[in-house]
Amino acid sequence: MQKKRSWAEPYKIKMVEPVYMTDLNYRIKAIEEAGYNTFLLKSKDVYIDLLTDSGTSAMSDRQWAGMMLGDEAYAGSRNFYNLEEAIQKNYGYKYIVPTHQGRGAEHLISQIMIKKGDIIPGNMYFTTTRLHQELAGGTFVDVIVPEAHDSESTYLFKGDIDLDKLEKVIEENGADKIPYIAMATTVNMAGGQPISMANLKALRELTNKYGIKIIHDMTRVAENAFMNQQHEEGYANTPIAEIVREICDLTDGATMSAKKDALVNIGGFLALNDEDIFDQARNLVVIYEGLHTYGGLAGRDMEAMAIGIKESLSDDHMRARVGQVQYLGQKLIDAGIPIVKPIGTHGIFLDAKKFLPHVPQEHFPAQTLSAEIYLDSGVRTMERGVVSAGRDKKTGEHRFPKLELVRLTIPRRVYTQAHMDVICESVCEVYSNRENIKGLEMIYEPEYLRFFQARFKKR
Ligand code: P61
Repeated sequence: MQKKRSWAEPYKIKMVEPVYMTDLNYRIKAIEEAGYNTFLLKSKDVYIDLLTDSGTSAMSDRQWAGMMLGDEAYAGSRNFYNLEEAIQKNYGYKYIVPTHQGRGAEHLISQIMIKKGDIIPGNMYFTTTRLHQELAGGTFVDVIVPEAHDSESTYLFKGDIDLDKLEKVIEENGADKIPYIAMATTVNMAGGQPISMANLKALRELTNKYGIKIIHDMTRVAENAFMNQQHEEGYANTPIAEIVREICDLTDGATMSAKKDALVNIGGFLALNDEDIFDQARNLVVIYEGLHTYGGLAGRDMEAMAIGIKESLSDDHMRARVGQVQYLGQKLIDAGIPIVKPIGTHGIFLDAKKFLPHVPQEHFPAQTLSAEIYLDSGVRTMERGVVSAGRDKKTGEHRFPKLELVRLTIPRRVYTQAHMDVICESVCEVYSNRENIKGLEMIYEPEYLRFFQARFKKR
């Protein structure tokens, strides 16, 4: 490997897409019409879009060329077999069922494996994952290490599982009540934090002892592997592709939203090693997604995914991808902005409780901050706090998470270093005016995943 200096991108730009600049009066109207919810803004009203890294990556010329090779046969598309081969070769899982995106795979695995009254321990919840577990009759139990809930803790592997806590949950409920452990690489809601190989190996040993499966949310597995390579003893010289394979080999199956790591605008899959579960999934997918050789996707989408999987495992790609996120994070830290530390891999998470200490959590500080950043500059971010956490299934009360965050999510291969500078300038501007910012009141609340469509008004 050549000695490298900065994280500069291993590509050059061939095509550009204009973005829109707006003035303050325009944005005041736009955010009011959107009910102070950045999910309800129109994309044309956004300057730099940091809502999500999901489906927002720039595809490569190879992927676009692959799109032209779409085989749109209803059954047995050649692109399906290319995708199957890419997954088997790079991730090592035996069987795959394509789905339209990650939650399609979560739906299938939850319906097949979870029975009413089951417990699913995992390293912090994810919104769609937990909801599918609950809809199948299960209850999610958080067994992530306590450091993950502390935005100031600089522990490097905040995605680790607290194995003592997990063993207690197994002993208390009985292994037969636990269909699988939900293990994510990286942990989105904790700030894009990785799990260590050491912890994963110990988890495998513990689950083997009790005969419990591990289902891997591998949405950002290559980013996790990059952090293992950078920070974990024994991995400095191991290519990301090999670390990814080792992670997958320690698990029994996986759900994937290919809209992140795998660099496509749409797509996902369920991957399994157990033939019986695969048989059930292959049967179920035809009800909800489509035939088992397309799962809701066009042939061209599967081809782009097969190529994107390979590109995502390149060390040079990952170094630039995470390098850009870390560049922005470090700039914000240097400016004294409270963010989740250490800096994660797919975005920067502002600590809204520290940013707006005078706004109580029931006035939605992260939702408020996200709206204020949009007002300042047209930069769109996402609330990851009490609104996202939703209501307790039993009591109906708000869940008040320890982490009340605003996510500045960086799409892959899309924005430049100058964009990162502008984002930092805008956050600093809002920070300097923070004392004048008041909270919000929720005036419309949908039943499921309320953060997508809830509406607010100013207090
Ligand atoms: C995101 F506000 N993530 O981060 P699907 N697992 C993991 C994900 O990050 C993930 C899915 C499963 C999104 C999109 C999104 O509350 C929200 O392909 C670790 O989106 O179905 C998705 O994959 C689900 C945004 C999802 C949200 C749910 O922006």
